[in-house]
Amino acid sequence: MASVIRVLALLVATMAMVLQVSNATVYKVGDSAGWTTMGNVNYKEWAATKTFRVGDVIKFAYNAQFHNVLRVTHAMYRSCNASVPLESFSTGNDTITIKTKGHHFFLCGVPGHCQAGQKVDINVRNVSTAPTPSALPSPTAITAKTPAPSSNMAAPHKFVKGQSALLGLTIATLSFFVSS
Ligand SMILES: [Cu+2]
Repeated sequence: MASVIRVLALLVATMAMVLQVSNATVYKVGDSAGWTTMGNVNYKEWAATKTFRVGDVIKFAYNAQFHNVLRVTHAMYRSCNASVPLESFSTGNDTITIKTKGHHFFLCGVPGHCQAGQKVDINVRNVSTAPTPSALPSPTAITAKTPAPSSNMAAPHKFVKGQSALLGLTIATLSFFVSS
């Protein structure tokens, strides 16, 4: 049972590490549905489940014959005013890197689409930490990393036998937090 808890703790620690390390997440607006008026995609709900950070990429995937992407002000977003967009995109596969925190408002400029709900508010609450080149661990890296902390944690136990238990415990605690 204790080993199960330890494995679970290691999994949580590994996941926390992965989440901390990974930056520049690519968010596809609407997920599999994409950027559309079909199927009543709730983009407000979609955005609410995400934690956007500076450096993340917002991807709009859509049929360029029927839609576009306009970055607009808050007032234009609210009133579905597409007359003077701040930026416009129309390739059908637009990727926009979020460079500042705060709200980033987007809507489809095709008449009636914004009114039908094709609008999204990307709210970046926190500025991310400086990106590291070694980011974006692959799933294989995650699997490979999982057994490593257990050997790290086993080492201090041997140490405890001969040396101060407190020191051993400190090292065990530190190695746990370092690995997380
Ligand atoms: Cu549209």
